[in-house]
Amino acid sequence: MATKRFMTLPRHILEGERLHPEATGELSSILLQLGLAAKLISLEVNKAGLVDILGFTGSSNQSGDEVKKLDIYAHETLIKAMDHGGHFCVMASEEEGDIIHIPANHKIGKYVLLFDPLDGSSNIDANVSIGTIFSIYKRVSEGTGPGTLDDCLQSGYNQVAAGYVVYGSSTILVYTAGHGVHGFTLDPAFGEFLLSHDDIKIPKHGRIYSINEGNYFSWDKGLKDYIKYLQATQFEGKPYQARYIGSMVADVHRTLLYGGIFMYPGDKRNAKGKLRLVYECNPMSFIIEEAGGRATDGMQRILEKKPEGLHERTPIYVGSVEDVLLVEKFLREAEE
Ligand code: AHM
Ligand code: MG
Repeated sequence: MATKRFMTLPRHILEGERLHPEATGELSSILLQLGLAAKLISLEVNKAGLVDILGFTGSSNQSGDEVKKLDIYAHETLIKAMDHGGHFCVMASEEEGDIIHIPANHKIGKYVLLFDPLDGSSNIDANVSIGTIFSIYKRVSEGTGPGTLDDCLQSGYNQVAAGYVVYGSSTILVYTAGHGVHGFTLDPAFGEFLLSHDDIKIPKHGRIYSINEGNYFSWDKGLKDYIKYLQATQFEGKPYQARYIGSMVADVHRTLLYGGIFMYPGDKRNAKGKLRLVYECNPMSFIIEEAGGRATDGMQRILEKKPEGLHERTPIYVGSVEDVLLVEKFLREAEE
């Protein structure tokens, strides 16, 4: 293996491909193109604080170009970066109500791309981490024509690859193609993602729980009991810690590295919680499971749910195996 300095994202992807002689190279090319889109979005995110200087969003900047809101910029960048490679038959984005067709003049491929272009965007103005989440499937519709809604509404276990990018104190891209979870940090001077977290494994149990406790009074009894239990218990001689960034991508990234649990439950006001099955929960659950963790809606494995709509929401409990099993136990016992 190359020294770390030289283990760039493209090299890692190509070396991974060589281990699979049956691979056509298409998935590699998709991941490389996604890496490029991530760099473009990262550059723009880093300029976010300068928006008052360079021009207000929604207005024109000094060159007369319209300054786009960052989430719209990320959405359009991903479409432009991904629609012409000949790999996809259809795409869908959290920023758009319906499926996105491949333009008529471009080749149609066998893959499906689903993405949340900029998750946690309410955090932008406070300089808090935000991220991009993506998910790749093979088409299930017959033929070689345009893809369909059914191609986008597959259960998460059909994913062939998934990943996310966190635009935080540095920009990091994490992906899995079903052979381990790998993380790359963007070296801004070099302009390339370098392997920084090889074959990530989530700890079996962690000390951190992550949930919006402001919703406490709307929670079901089982969840209240679980949180009270954590607050009254110690793990390896130390109290549990609460951490909640409010950007799923950053909260799950921390959970992946340190262990513990991230939760966005259903509650009395929103029975299915807030997070979207297709764009957020499926890709993050695939990554966490691939790293040895667990992801459920409290009763059912997230990856086994069959989405009925593009923007369907689901409760989610995701993280270290033992922590997720424990919250499930509390939820079950409160039902009995
Ligand atoms: P968004 O898609 O509008 O950015 O909302 C998703 C975000 C997640 O990143 C985060 O986990 C959640 O909303 C936080 O919600 P809340 O403010 O209700 O705790
Ligand atoms: Mg989102």
